[in-house]
Amino acid sequence: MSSDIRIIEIETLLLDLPTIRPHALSMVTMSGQTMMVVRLRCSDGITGLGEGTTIGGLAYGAESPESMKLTIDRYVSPLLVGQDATRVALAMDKVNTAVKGNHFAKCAVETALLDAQARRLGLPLSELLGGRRRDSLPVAWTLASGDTAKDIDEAQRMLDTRRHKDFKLKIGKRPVEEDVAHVAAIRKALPDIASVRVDVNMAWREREALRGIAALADAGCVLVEQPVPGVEPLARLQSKSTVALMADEILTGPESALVAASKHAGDVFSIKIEQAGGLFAAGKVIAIAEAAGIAVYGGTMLEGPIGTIAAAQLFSTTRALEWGTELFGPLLLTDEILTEPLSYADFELKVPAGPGLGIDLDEAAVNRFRRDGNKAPATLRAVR
Ligand code: MUC
Ligand code: MG
Repeated sequence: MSSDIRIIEIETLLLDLPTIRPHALSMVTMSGQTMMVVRLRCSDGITGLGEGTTIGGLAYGAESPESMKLTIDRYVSPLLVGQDATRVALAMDKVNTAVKGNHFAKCAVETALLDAQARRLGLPLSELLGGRRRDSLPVAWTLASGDTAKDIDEAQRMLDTRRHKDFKLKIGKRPVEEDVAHVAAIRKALPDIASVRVDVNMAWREREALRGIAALADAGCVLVEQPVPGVEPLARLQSKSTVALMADEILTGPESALVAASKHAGDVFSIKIEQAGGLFAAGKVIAIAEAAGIAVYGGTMLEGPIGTIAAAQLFSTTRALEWGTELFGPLLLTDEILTEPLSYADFELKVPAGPGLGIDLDEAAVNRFRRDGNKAPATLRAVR
């Protein structure tokens, strides 16, 4: 059924927030996060929210928050303004025909369209994505302070407060032996209820990865994420590894997921809605993983609350999530930007029950963190 409800405006804004501590990955250390927020206004008075976020400006991928804003303002918005707001897939077909790549920007727009449509229908977004199977999701925390003792204290606090019990350690910056010693010390210091996983963010070469993965397995690490770049090297490591390997960066949408699945590059796929190109595309990556007998994990691009809840709405629909999720992005930020904070308790994140994403922005917070044009963006102040 078509409608006369039109998209009337797509507003994009950049919000710069500090992080609670430096977040050290193999390629960059973050001290802040920039969210590119989309507010898509429709002629029936409904506004949908979307978010595009990445890690350390251009350190993680080819899109920055600034480029996402430009892509939407200059290329996507003129295509969509005046279109039927209720035909989300059709609107995104139009965008995909005219705009190549730019998965993160497209994800933000598609999320806003879906949020608006689900609000209009009075349903949580999960109901447009296949139907909810669970109301809360297990959430891992990333230990990335860059210091072993600090990481142990942080993990202990998370366990004591029952916020997280699964820990992902960011490694790959230091020599393999040093990284393994860091992981082993953390594993040893934590109780059995905790699990320890690592993300190498492609920093290793295949030969050092072989050595590193075997040593990590001995140290009690249960999951190694993207140790090397490329499908073939990951598939080769996979066949020799006793510990589960997870694919992340190689999964840039359904087509790449099909290639990775056909070569069995990874026992687990980290599903990221932005990297996949949106919620619909991420759903297809999940379907490919399931068809190939590969486990599904709820990944993050360290999104703020809008992107985090968009992903949570999708992950609430998946059949199995045996490795849980890492939807902790909002907890890495110093300040709240929602009218009602998200609920993280008993090691899980509650998926909101209200219509659409089920969240609303606090306008005062938006105005406080909105980039004013003079301030240096927080992500660009990242130190190496
Ligand atoms: C990544 O590569 O998975 C996820 C958690 C985190 O700390 O960084 C991200 C990116
Ligand atoms: Mg990763």
